[in-house]
Amino acid sequence: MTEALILSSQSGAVRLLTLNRPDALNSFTAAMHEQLLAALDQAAHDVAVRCVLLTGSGRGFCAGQDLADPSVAPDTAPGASAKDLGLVIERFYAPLVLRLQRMPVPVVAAVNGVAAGAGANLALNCDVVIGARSASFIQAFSKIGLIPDTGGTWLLPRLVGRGRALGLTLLGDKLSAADAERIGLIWKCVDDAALADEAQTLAQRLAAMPTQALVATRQAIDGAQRLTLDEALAEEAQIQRKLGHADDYREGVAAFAAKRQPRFVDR
Ligand code: T3D
Repeated sequence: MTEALILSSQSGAVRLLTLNRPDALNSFTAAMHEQLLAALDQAAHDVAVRCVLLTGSGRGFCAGQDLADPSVAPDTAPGASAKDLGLVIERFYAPLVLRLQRMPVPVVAAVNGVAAGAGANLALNCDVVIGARSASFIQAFSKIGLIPDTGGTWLLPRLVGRGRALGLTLLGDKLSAADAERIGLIWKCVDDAALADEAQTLAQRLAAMPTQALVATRQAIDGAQRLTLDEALAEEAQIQRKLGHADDYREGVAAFAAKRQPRFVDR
């Protein structure tokens, strides 16, 4: 039987996905990549899912690439040929980033422990990131002679600006969840004992909201980074035109007028 490297469960409209290689701090093997991508695809195509919540089992969130994996770890024997890490990025990390960034529902990361290398950027690709107070974020790449991948070069300057992005990535120091919140790298740091409940409550809240508007908000904010103000205003008009025809908009306004809770159904 295939080992379950991603645990999947459903609570209401929230799909909880748990990275499950705790002995290696949930670092990525090819098999874990394949299972995570399959689980995200499944959630994306299941209309019963209105929010995905991603976390790690054990004491870590994700320590990035499994450096003991012989398919990527360098052979230190003299004359040994180098592994093509570009292929690893193209085959696994790039599709994972695109899958996350293009999910048709919001994605929340509950960072329960250390998030290093690709593991840190896996979390940062999620829409809302909550970290346990004991969790940390490490752009570990420079320490092993690599650049930030998993979308790090694109994400970090957008999240915290060039200066902090370079400080974090050149030095590769451990950043506590509290400091990550302080500099705007993540949404919120909470006490360890509160993480699971707070993340689940937040995910349930997002699941009850108008999904299309949430996803369009993500796309508009990311897309606006490469637009002029005039172009961004035109894009806002375009998206708002589309959402204005959606049932969820009518429902939101009707619920407001009737002073009742809305029931959003579009996805
Ligand atoms: O394909 C490519 O390579 C290109 C793509 C690269 C993407 C990347 O993610 S590159 C960055 C890879 N990750 C790292 O460099 C982080 C390596 N890990 C660490 O620096 C530390 O483990 C942590 C700071 C994350 C945590 O430290 P600590 O002291 O809390 O735990 P530990 O004792 O180091 O680790 C616990 C166990 O997990 C340990 O195993 P053991 O001794 O108990 O059997 C350790 O070897 C294992 N582990 C941790 N990280 C990895 C790992 N095993 C394999 N790969 C890992 N990345």
